[in-house]
Amino acid sequence: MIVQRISSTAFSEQKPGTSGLRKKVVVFQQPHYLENFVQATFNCLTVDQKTTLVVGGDGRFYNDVAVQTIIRMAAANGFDKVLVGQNGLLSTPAASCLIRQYRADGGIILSASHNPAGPTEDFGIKFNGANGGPASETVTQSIYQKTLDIDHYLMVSSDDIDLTKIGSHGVGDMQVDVIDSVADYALLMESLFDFEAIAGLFKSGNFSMVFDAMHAVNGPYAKEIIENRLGAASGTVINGIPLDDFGQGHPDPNLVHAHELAAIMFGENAPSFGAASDGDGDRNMILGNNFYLNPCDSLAMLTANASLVPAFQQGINGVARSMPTSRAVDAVAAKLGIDCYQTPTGWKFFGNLLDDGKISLCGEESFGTGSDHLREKDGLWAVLFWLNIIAVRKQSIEQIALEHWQKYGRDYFTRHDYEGLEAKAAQAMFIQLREQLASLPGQSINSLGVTSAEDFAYTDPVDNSVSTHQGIQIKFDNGGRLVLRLSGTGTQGATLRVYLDQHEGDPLKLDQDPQLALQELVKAADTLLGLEDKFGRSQPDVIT
Ligand code: VG1
Ligand code: CO
Repeated sequence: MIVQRISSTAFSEQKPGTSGLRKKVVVFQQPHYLENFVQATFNCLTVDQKTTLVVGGDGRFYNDVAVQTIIRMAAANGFDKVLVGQNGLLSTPAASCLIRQYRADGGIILSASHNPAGPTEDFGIKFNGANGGPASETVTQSIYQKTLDIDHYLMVSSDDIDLTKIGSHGVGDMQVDVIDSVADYALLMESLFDFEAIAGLFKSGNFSMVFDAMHAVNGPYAKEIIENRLGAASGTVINGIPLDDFGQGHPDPNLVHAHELAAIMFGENAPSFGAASDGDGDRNMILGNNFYLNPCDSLAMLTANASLVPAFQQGINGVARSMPTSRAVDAVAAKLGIDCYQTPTGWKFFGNLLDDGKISLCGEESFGTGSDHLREKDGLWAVLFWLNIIAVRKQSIEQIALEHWQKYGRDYFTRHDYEGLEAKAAQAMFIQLREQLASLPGQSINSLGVTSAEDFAYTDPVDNSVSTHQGIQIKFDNGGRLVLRLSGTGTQGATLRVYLDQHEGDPLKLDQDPQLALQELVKAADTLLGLEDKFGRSQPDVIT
């Protein structure tokens, strides 16, 4: 095996964000750009950690090129074996599943998640460790440090391997196994849920479903599991063939971007159940017949009903939610007598809690839900969890939600996103807000009194690492809460996320439109931020 040492110059801006390094495709296409990041990642591993590597991605434009490059670099860096999904495809949860299943040292996932794909759109790369989860903050920091002083990378020269067929190949001294992207993941799902009961639901004739894979990676997974194994009618999965530009769509499962599914579920003769997942298959949106289930509520309801599915028959250890996620799950945890953790945004913060057995379930308001079955959020898993609950309770999602709210009250939640803000001005606004924080408690914004205001910092209860500046959290005397963050996944300008939530305990006020229920908070946020004056924005670009 001849290893080439290729000289390169460091790029100054390869700092990973909330979930890996995401940039425009053209940025990744610059000579040495991808290679530098991959080499920096490999440089963080010891010799013992270079045995088996899992590689795959969401199939977006440049996925195929990147997979071949990573294979050549893995061979040159001394790996024994690479496992790669057929056609280079692996959903993010499937990659996590494979790393754990095959006791690999880690994996490289190629994805920019829900961001649009194509030659002028986004690409992304991230490293997951041996637990199957996103690299911790500490590892992420050291990868970034290594990107800053890299001056060469290692590569073998070899032909592209044929990813279309399952089989084994040699690249240099390394073995490359092209494996079925779906099989291991599907087996794991079968071990967690009562497939017979769910199949019975589809057979009953009173239940129908649409799953929108949004032309992204989850199509083959959903078809195999929902149609082939569970017996749902053929055609239940729509937009099920992964395309490298996601059909020019925006595979973000919310009511704005999953408009085709929304039209079906809010139309006449809507199916009983609707779901969608994102570009890399880790997010989920759950809908009923003319009914939208907020992801914060979904986490709370899955927790409350967990003992109904085989995976959690013995109960659950604890739960966690990201800080901006509504407090609906906190009430369930209190009732169950289990711990509830509040982490910064991003799945990497759940890793230690899951590994340490402190939590069994976790989730984020951004349509992410998951458990200790792997170390990523998992879109299809959440859908199967809901199907299993429905099969046992024999009720619609709406009925289950209404009963839940009657019991626990309802935490109204909304997120308002302002996209493409001028980055420097957005950062300046946060600096100014932080300076204001100490003086806010005791003051009123419009009619709402501020009871606390903080710049959220998190100390990991397992390794004691500290993450600061994880979002501004302001609480009001009406029980409402306002959270402000800048997105760490965008590739253009800054995206401001404004999160609002408020608990409602009055049984007569449980079926309001969240935008109306939260209007006082929305107005307070407007007054505090002055976005109209600062950025000329009077309305958010996306409301979830
Ligand atoms: C967003 C979400 C966050 C999620 C992250 C990755 O981050 O808010 O909850 O973990 O995306 O999701 P940000 O920094 O843009 O708010 V995804 O499905 O990569 O994959
Ligand atoms: Co995603």
